[in-house]
Amino acid sequence: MSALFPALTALNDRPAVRFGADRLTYGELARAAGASAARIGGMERVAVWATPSAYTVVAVVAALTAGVPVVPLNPRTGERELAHIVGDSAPGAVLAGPADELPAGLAGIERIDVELGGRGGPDGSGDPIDPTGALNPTGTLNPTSPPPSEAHDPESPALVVYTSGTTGPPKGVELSRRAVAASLDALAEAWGWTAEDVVVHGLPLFHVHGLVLGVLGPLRRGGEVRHLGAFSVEGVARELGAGGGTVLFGVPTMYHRLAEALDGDAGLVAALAGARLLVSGSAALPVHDHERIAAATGRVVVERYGMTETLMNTSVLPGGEPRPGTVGVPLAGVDLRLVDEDGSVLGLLDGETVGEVQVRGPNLFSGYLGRPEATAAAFDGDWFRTGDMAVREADGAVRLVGRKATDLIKSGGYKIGAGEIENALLDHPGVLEAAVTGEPDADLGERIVAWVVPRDGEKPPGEAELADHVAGLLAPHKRPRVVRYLDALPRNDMGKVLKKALPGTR
Ligand code: MCA
Ligand code: AMP
Repeated sequence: MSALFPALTALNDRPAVRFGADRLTYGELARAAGASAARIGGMERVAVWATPSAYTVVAVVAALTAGVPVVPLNPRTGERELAHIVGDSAPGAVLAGPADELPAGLAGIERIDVELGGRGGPDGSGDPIDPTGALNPTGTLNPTSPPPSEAHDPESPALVVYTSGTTGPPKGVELSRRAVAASLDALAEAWGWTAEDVVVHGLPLFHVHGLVLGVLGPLRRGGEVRHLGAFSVEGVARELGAGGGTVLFGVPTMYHRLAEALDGDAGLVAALAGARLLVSGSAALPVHDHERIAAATGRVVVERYGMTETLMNTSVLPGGEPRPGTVGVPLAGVDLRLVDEDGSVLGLLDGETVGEVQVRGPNLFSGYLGRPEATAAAFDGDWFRTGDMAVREADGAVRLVGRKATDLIKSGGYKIGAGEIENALLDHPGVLEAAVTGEPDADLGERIVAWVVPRDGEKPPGEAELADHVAGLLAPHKRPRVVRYLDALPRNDMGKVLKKALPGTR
């Protein structure tokens, strides 16, 4: 297989990465990554403190160049979740920016500070430094130095990304170099994605969407990624269109916020209208937001459907008829089928027969780290069971209609298991019983609702206290946004909580 990042090996002056004032060309990125790669070579795995910064990009590229699998860590991860991920993945080192404060949970692990070198730095004007002596000051290779090597087994893991299931703590999804390359190349084919594209986004860098699509994608193409640091409507208006950005990636919550801001913001309208491609994924984009954006800007948001375990499965093809509500057709190399409850394969393209989506192809993960049983249970032969329910339209387009597991919540594009939040709530001294559900939310898609039976009905723990408790143990995006207090949870004869019987739920 060719290298993951051919442009990196070509070492040139083209822009690769921009995070505000921190900017790196391909030459500078190769040099900075090469310096860190030299320090981790031979390790079994490394963690990366995945702040939304150029340090994360350098750290991940360094590890991939060295052939060392990366475990991206959410810098806001709470103590319990961090302890689980670190215990489960046993990284040999944690790569971080020099100014990052790491939590106590990482104290026993070697810390390696990543340097940007080059023009990185607060004012973007630092002189190029060459810690390896491999490059001359213009960022081109000295004749005697070898280019960064990437000759690694395509089946070897590139990333281990943690993702929530219905029960238990998150599982580590092992993604091979082959899967990453295959999925990014299939997207490039579907979208006409090239080295000329400048991808703008404000996604977190510890999940597939922001890291694989949003960072490794542009770098594989030889184009540029401009990260907003944090998503904001103003940032999108500034960077897209006349700002130079050609492609926007976002979750539906971000497009919803853009749709809300369009009225009366001519600059934002022009920025979106001037983009080549607007892509939404991670959750369903409501038709109302699709329509508002199309009406104001003339641009149709393209939806693509993927999953941490499968990377990208389908996409709407740009330039076709607007198809709000569908996630398009299978990408090159991806086989997709719908399967009935009794296991029979559904062949109908009638837009109404519902089945579970199963996929196979070179985009699939290699397994859950250290969990062969969970891996085996996720497959039907060589088909991966996504747990998503869908129908297929007459032209083969996939329309997602729901999920098999009601205990998985998608909030802000993050997948969150109800069980892990329930366990965290039960650890609060004031909580006797707890159940967690998702309910519709115009901004987040779904919001997390905690149903709590307090130990002392006279003095129940407050809503903010419970939210802080969950944020501190797991992560802020897993915190309940609403707490409802009950005297008892509805249960069946076996004692199982009947979530559908909770007041106001279906
Ligand atoms: C709030 N905060 C707290 C607490 N409450 N911190 C600690 N304790 C608390 N009790 C902090 C947060 O950390 C954050 O800080 C700020 O307050 C706001 O938090 P929040 O309300 O959660 O943020 P939001 O405004 O609701 O975020 C919306 C968002 C976000 C920006 C859309 O949900 C997001 O980035 N979503 C992207 C998810 C994603 O990438 N999913 C991909 C996985 P501060 O303000 O400082 O940040 S799916 C995937 O990868 C597959 C493959 C796919 O198909 O894509
Ligand atoms: P995660 O496991 O966090 O990677 O989330 C994957 C899940 O996100 C999928 O199984 C789908 O349920 C959902 N998802 C991703 N993209 C879309 C989309 N375009 N429309 C609807 N749901 C999506």
